[in-house]
Amino acid sequence: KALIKILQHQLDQQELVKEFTALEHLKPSDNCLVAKAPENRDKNRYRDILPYDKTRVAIGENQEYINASYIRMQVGAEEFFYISCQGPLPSTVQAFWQMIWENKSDIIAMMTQEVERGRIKCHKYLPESQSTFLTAGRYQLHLENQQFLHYFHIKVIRMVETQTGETHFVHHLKFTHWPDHGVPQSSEQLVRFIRYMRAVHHEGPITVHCSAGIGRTGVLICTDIILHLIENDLPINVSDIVKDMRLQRHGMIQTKEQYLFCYKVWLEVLQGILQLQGNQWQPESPRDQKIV
Ligand code: PTR
Ligand code: PTR
Repeated sequence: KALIKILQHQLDQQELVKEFTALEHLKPSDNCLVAKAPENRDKNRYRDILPYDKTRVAIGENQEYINASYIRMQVGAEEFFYISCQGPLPSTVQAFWQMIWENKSDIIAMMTQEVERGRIKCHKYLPESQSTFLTAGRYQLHLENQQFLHYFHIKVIRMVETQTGETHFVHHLKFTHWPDHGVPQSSEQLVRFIRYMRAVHHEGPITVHCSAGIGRTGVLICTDIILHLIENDLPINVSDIVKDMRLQRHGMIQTKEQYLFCYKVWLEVLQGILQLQGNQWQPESPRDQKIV
């Protein structure tokens, strides 16, 4: 209860804005030489959002370029492992799926819509229906299953390597209620989305993207970590989490509203636990999700 009071107080203060401003002055932790190479320039959706060389995801034997960064976060005794990337461009869809395959990532969390305010934010990179499949380089992509919940869509994608016949399954989770240029109204939907994501995750890094792969992607990763820390009764330092992410991909969490939202999630989850005091508080399993 004391912590809730402190958090409520902090959310009203300029302190958190100062904390965020300090993070904005963090120096780049590496070069982005590969991202800037002339042959790779067109593979970036935004000229100013580039992965560091040391954490970039390299593809295939020739270590090819994609605008994606590995994010490894120490969370208590565990390491949480993510790939944070931009929304695919028409010219990078093939590289995107190759990255998923090579890293054995079994979750793609998509935090943007393809089009927002009439602007293209992400190229379509999924098979459209169960009766067709999409070919991306060496891979065939089949839509196995889909469910449309109120605020997120679940698609199960079966990837087939055409030369060997090997398969790999990926859950594609698209969050549909993130308002343009803003933050979600309440934390509840995002928290449920994350609990679902954790329930279906088994192996490999969790791939997260929005349009640039820094703003909303940063919020998702940060809130995923905060939730885990709360559930395991471990200390939380939001500024340190964001700093650690930013050292691995420049600019993670883009606005002060997004930064404050991470605190809001922390506060609202604690309030939720308090309300349920006396009951057994259990993270939801996917089976609890109602299909609309
Ligand atoms: N230059 C950006 C654009 O191409 O639209 C402007 C922008 C900035 C767009 C932030 C979106 C932004 O955030 P979000 O997509 O999270 O609303
Ligand atoms: N150049 C863009 C801008 O003006 O902000 C880059 C950008 C676009 C950065 C979108 C962040 C954006 O948001 P998100 O990472 O949530 O897609």
